[in-house]
Amino acid sequence: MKVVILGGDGFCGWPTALHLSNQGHDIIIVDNLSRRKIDIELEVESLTPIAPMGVRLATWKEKTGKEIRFENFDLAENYVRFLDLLKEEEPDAIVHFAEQRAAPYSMKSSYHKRYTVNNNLNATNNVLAAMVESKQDIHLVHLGTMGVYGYGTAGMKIPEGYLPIKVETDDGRLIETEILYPANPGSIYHMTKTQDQLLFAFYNKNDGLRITDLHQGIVWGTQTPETKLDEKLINRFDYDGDYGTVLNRFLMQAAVGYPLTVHGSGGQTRAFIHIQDTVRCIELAITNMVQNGERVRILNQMTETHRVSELADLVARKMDAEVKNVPNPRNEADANDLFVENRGLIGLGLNPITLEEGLLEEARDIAKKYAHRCDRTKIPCVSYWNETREADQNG
Ligand code: NAD
Ligand code: USQ
Repeated sequence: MKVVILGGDGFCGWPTALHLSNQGHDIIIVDNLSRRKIDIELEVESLTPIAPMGVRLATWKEKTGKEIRFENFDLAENYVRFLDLLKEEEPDAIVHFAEQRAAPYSMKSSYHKRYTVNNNLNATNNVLAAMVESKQDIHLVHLGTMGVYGYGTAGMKIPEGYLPIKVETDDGRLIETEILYPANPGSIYHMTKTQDQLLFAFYNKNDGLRITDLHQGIVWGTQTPETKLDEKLINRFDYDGDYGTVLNRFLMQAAVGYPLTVHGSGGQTRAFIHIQDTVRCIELAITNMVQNGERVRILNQMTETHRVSELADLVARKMDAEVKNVPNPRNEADANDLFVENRGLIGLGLNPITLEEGLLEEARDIAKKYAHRCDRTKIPCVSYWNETREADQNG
């Protein structure tokens, strides 16, 4: 299959590009390297030493004999360039990772809110409009988030995208139907993902586009078999207060002897998936295509749920670290339960890696090995959701 990977230089996109290339697919990456530029803005670097794109691609060719092509442009701005790429290449599938993905970064200031909305919504709309204008029959696989649902229900499992409802009509009949699960975003970033869902529903209804939306949980881990082939292929590992996600941060904090930063009581429960399962899920999604005439297929891409405080205790126990509860910079529930339906991807053949299995390898091969590259001043989360949260922090 020919597959265009949008955002293929990023944390999820790079290992996906290598995995699909290794499976024999013809891969073209589109990325404007904005994530590397944001590192310059934030004065921070990936804990792992990521190579420049040219070195990454040359190393992949040297190690495997396989070629991955790369186009450097902005999907939110360069519509015609993307349209021409689709017309020339006639891909079978597009995998869309190319969005600003950090909730704290999206809440830093009005500039960051506006950048995140402009970037994410224009990129997604440009992809969809170009699919229509190119007149190609392409399957789009998008990386969405579990955060579109909010993180709780009235006791049932969060379904895969659609909520069955019963409505009583004026004349007393009971109509049964399905609607998109009500959106309940917790940050400007998560809000852009809820808007993406509406764009997908519209283009699917109006133009018959074939779309899979993967509602992914928090990705942990760093390496896949392909990124382990050479240190120049290593994946990025974000640990700073804006881009570092909770479990990877705890592992790095334990490795450098920094007390694990649990926000509030740590009662927040979230969904998780290992990076190796992420790439496998993408493979399952592109090889099990949505058929013409099907509605948008939504799958919950997560394998386990954990409470933040329990994760901190687990890492502290295994790595002999200290836990510290800090005021929460985010406007979020202090505690929630989370039950999630995930039979879609399991049914397609996903065999998950559990946290118990992968944690120690991650601690040894990444967090401890590269601990010397950590800048401790970049660990605290200093993006506040609102003035009250900022005052709580400082008072
Ligand atoms: P990332 O920031 O590491 O990668 C995103 C890539 O897209 C970067 O390389 C960036 O340069 C590129 N990009 C962004 N805007 C672009 C544009 N306008 N034009 C061209 N390229 C652009 O993020 P990630 O962690 O790899 O996440 C990828 C996707 O998966 C995101 O959409 C995110 O919402 C979703 N996701 C991530 C996680 C996670 O834990 N990392 C969890 C759930 C969902
Ligand atoms: N948290 C801490 N301490 C920390 C960092 C975070 O207690 O040092 C808490 C947060 O307050 C939050 C939870 O951990 O309650 C998760 O935070 P996170 O930064 O790990 O994850 P989040 O902001 O939700 O975003 C990440 C990705 C995003 C993706 C999302 C999936 O960055 O792209 O969409 O996970 S989900 O959480 O399922 O919505």
